[in-house]
Amino acid sequence: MSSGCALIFDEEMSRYKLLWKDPTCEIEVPERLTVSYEALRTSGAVQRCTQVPVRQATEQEILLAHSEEYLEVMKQTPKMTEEQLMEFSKKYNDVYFHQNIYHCAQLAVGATLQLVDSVMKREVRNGMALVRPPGHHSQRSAANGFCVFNNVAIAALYAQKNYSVNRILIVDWDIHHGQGVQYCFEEDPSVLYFSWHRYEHQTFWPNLPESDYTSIGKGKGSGFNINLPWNKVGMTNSDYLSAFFHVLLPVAYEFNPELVLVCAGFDSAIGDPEGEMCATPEIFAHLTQLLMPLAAGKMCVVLEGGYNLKSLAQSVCQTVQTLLGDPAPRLSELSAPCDSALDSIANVRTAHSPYWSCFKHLGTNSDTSIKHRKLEEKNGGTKDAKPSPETQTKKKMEDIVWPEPLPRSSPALRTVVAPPSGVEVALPEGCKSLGEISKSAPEVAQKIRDKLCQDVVDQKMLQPLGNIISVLDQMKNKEVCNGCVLVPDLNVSVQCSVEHALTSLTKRVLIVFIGDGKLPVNTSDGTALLVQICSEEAEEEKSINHVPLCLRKGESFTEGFMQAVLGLLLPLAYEFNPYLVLGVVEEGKWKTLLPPVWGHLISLLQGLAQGRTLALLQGYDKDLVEVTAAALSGAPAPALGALGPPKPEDFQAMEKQRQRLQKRWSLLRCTVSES
Ligand code: Q6P
Ligand code: ZN
Repeated sequence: MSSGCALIFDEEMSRYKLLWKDPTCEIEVPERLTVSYEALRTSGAVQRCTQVPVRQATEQEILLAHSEEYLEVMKQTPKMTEEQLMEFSKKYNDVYFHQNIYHCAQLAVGATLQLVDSVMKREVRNGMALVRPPGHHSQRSAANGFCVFNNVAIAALYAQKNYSVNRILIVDWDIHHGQGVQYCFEEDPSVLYFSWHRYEHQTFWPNLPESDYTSIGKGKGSGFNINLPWNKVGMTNSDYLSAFFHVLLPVAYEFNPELVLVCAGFDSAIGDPEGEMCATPEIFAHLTQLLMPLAAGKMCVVLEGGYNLKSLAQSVCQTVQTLLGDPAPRLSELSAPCDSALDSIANVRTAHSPYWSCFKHLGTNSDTSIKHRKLEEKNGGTKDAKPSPETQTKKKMEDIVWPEPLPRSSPALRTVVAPPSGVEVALPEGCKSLGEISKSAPEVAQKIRDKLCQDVVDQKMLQPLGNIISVLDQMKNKEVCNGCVLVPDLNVSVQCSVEHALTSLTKRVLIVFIGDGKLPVNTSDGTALLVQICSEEAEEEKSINHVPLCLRKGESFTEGFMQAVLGLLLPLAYEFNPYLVLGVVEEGKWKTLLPPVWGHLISLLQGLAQGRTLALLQGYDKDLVEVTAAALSGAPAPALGALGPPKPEDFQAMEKQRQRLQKRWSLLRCTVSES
């Protein structure tokens, strides 16, 4: 099975443009495509991708989502005069036609289907199609919002028909509502559509009541349409991450898609004159990274909007480089999500509580969000501490500046594994066994060991400690990205790792500990955050940087674990923003139940600390080592199956921690805080 990334592009799709004056359409220019491709070329991404040619979609394929009458009319457009084209454009809302747009629209659909074919046939792992015209506003018999044919909707129907895909997730991160996609799948429970969009209480285009969070799908499709309206401009990285952690990801894991399609509009990024949002281009590396563990990595990203050429090009690069497996860049310090975003998030969670067990508990206790909704209407808006650009003019929006994303690179070797001496492990692509440990390692290990435990001299520990030091040194020298070390004892190993990491390479370490008992980690000075998933209730925790979560034995372990990962661990981890992640597993913990979820946990953590993860596994569990090595080297973990509800006790335990911590850790919030 290939681990490649497909790139589908043809210059031909830049060969149509607006021929007359029209202020609403003038932003949709051919350069959107050419600058995106050029930026990919300059970054080296084009050369690393598998180039797949575009093709024309057949009429039969277009008819999967459109009416015959509509197709016939579109087929007439190449013969029209400029004047006729201008007249014809007025039949639809916010679109323009050109003699070559029908040809390009055929190629845009064809390019998207080529991507679906490449991914479904496993010729590549994932990929992106750079297309024009975009698609998500287009409807069965109507062009709309620069869109002629609905590229992504056709792709979903095509995947159902040709590959019998049972469940497809469509994520629409464009800043406009893809109402065309919504209409197409409203009654279809096999396609889950998620869209966030600038809404401002229906005052923003396309001004539809059905774009609100109350449109949850129809009939059998109830619960399978998720709208997250943004009622203010100026949304930031934190707001987008909150939406992923508290809305999209829990539902997506419960849905268990076999294929992920992304309506990838980059008008949701900073600098865009349409979106007027403040999320930086780097956020798309993280949105991509967080979706990659779904559907065993089968992800097709298809360009939609994006009208600030610089922001667009940078965002496209971030997306493709992540699909290629480059470690995501660290996000600069996150602000708290704003009240308006939290209000929308609370509302959509409540609206979907009858349909998704991850939100079931909200059904009974929904008055908070309703109260705030009322409050918002009365006060004409929730408070929002951030300076918002809403008062600025569009012209100024184009002048907004932000730091250029740093060049991304991946070390020559992604992953090293240090098995116990004498043990051979089968390693995946991109993964090597740690050979010689670095020269200074034994000395450093000895020193640290002496400092930590003068009492016992255990020769057995020297080799593993040397391995830890070596892997951390290789990370520091950018020779490797991450590593996995097998150790006989956790206490000394963790102490040694944290000590060496804090002195030689980082100022903040996140420790994710799967096990019982107390790790010797100082959680009082802010340099370490310890999240512990255990099976035995520990004593009440005082430190805001030690987060124990106890999962009950028995059924629904996977559900409880993943709920903790998405709702607690990831928000904490992103807000803490570590330079190194330590993943620590106690020997024999949860036996065969652990490896599948551990693989997902490691994959999801790859967005942190530029992918610098050190896994410390106690003892030797072949399954766990293989899963860890695979996840660290960027291979998608096998799907977990559709998730049901977690045990009520597990849910309560998580809620308790969220309540305790959300004042300090704002990314844990999923409602507007009181007062
Ligand atoms: C926005 C049309 C323009 C109003 C000008 C797939 C991509 C898109 C299209 C947006 C059309 N209104 N102030 O389409 O969603 O970005
Ligand atoms: Zn858009």
